[in-house]
Amino acid sequence: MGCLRFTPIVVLQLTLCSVLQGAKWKYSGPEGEHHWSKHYPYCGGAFQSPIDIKSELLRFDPTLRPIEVQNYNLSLNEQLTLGNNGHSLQISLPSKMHISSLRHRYNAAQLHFHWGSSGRPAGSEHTVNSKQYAAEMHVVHYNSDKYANISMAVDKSDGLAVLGVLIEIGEFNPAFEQFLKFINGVKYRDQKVQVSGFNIRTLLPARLDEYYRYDGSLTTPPCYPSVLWTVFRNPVAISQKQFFSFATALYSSYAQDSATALLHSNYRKPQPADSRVVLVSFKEGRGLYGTHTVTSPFTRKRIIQQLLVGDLADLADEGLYQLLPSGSQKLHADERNELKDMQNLAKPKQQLLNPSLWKKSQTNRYVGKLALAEDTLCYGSLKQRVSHQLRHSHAENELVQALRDAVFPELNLKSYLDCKSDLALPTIRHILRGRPTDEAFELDRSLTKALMNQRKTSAAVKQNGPVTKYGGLSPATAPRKPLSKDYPHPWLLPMEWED
Ligand code: 3TV
Ligand code: ZN
Repeated sequence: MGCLRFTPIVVLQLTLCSVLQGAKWKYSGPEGEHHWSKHYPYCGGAFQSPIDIKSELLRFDPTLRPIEVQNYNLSLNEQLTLGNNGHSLQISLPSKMHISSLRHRYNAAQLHFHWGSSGRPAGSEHTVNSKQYAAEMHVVHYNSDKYANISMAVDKSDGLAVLGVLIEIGEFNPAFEQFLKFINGVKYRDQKVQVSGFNIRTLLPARLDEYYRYDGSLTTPPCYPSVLWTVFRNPVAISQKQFFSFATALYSSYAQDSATALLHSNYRKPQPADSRVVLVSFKEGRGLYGTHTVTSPFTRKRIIQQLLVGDLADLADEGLYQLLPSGSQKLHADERNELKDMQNLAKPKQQLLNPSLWKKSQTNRYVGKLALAEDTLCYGSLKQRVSHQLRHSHAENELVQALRDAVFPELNLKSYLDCKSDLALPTIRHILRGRPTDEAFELDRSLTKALMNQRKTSAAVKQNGPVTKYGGLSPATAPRKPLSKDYPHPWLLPMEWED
């Protein structure tokens, strides 16, 4: 089968091509990560992983429950397969192991590792405020309420849940020795050995209640945006010697290959966050100052409904500030009063339902179905692909503009309602433009003003030095972004920056 060049329609064909032809991929060189999307289009799409977990992306979500795992304590006589697949060191896991604290049951399938090299012990995939850890473990689970096995789940947007554990160099870790002692039996690609079961919980950090949560993808081809990521806040330690076992014992080449290639630095670089937010389960303790609190989907829905069809005076009075990325964005009292006064000049209440936008935002998820993926996650990547394609084929600007105006704001809206992104100001403007009233105009003006004020305030706070530590990280790992005067607030960016 000939492989066509990239268009949204041939995503399926390309994937099929890659599967049939077993497209090779590597971490560097001509088949390195920058080339993955040629054979694996999702790798060039949206909602990719890993990401740099930056303070400014964080939203505290008090509804996030501690992670609860079941049947992780395996007995000695349960045999696990330790294998080298040429990309990683992997251990197969029995499906009775599962996560019980998420919306669905997720059964375990395997765990594997990403690591650096002996000369550069920095190989984690997720980074925290740009800090890269020595290595990272991923415990891969699939949604067993909906899918029979991992193969059925891997390309579904609610298919996988991966637990990410950051690994630093420190004390010797006896739990890791349970499998590292067999590492020389799997030096080459496709080699496997059986190892005795042990308590897999001992590979995880002590605290399972403190974690980062976001929607992302497989970090390796085919990069499906199908992963609910949980990255634990606290790293686990392994000794330098144990780290060297990862970095020096394994090859990505087959035993029979004449040229050997050491398996190391098997991590993908952080991907754009796009307009995603990272939910955090913890707030207190090490003082995550400035972490925004996420607005509940219910509140968002209520406010946006009001924005679409409700009384804008009420919204200005009490609800508007909640629409902003929460934290310090309350409108100044005088601005709110100004707005309220204006609205008291009595305009008839807009009772008419504006069914099109709201209803579409609810039903759009069924419009953009691609064969491989089903819902909101895919809109982002669909949008990115469509715009990319249109721009590349020199399509008319108007068409791009029409797509942005007609479709993308609603995608953004849907994404926002699902707590996956902030609602960008251009989107609010788009909604308000559907209500060409004086109140709508004033509301729009006040939002812009409030955001401008917030920018000024946060720049001042930053200029006055750190108020407290970010997540207990060293100053070297604190955000290195220049002051916000160089970076407009995301809400003030033009439409093309939206998800
Ligand atoms: F499911 C996986 C992951 F989540 C797999 S196996 C399925 C791929 C066809 C994998 F190889 C991974 F690397 C990951 S990861 O995103 O956890 N790295
Ligand atoms: Zn992984």
